[in-house]
Amino acid sequence: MKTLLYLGVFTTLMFSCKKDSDPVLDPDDNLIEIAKSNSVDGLYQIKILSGEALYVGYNTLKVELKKVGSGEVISNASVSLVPMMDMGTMMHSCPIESNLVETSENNKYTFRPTFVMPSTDMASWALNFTAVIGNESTLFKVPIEVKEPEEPKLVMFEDIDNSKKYFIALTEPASPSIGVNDIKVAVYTKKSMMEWPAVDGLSFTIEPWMPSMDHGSPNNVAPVSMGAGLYQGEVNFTMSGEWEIKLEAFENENKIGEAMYTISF
Ligand SMILES: [Cu+2]
Repeated sequence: MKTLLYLGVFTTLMFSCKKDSDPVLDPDDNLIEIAKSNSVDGLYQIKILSGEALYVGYNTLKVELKKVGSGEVISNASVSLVPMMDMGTMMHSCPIESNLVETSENNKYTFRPTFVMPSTDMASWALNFTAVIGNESTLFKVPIEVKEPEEPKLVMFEDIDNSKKYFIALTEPASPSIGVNDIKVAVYTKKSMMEWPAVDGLSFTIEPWMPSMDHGSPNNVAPVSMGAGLYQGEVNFTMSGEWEIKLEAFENENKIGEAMYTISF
């Protein structure tokens, strides 16, 4: 009880130190409000939340629906998402994990898109949601901003043999620490502007390296295919600092490319 109270005071202090321009945190689970928008028919409001500002790579979004006016929370809708980038001369989508119609959990709908490019003056992202509420279908078109993260989280390479583009998004470790961490990547390919299917059944090798001290680490486990384009393994950081992680990707024993990420903590 006491701990809770202290936590409460601490959180309040944190809030009161924040500038007006700082993002608004959702009191439920410390999510940032990314965007809020009314449906095309004006009857519903959508709120998009995430743990941090949206970036090029794998993102987790939580979505809330409310009725305009009454404020009634809509928790029994079926919601689907198509992200779209408008580049002026062309439009394209991006990968989404599982790309299913989502139902709510704790009144929130979860989506995991992997944005492949940042927003620029010439190119803008929008999240197009379709919510089926009762037997009515409602559309939302929500403009969003996608930033390039300081340390890239998405690597693209092209396999020359089958001229296929691969997108390898680092999803974990999100909060790295000394010792063995889970490492997860999500792998997609591009079939067309609108089709970005998950790629299963690749194999990887893993090599972490600390460039400043010229050493690696023992006891790493290369990520293995878990389905839905996800691969999970283990990376061992023997000390804090800047680490490079090299993942070589193989299809049927043939190397198709490699992804390199930098993680600092
Ligand atoms: Cu684009």
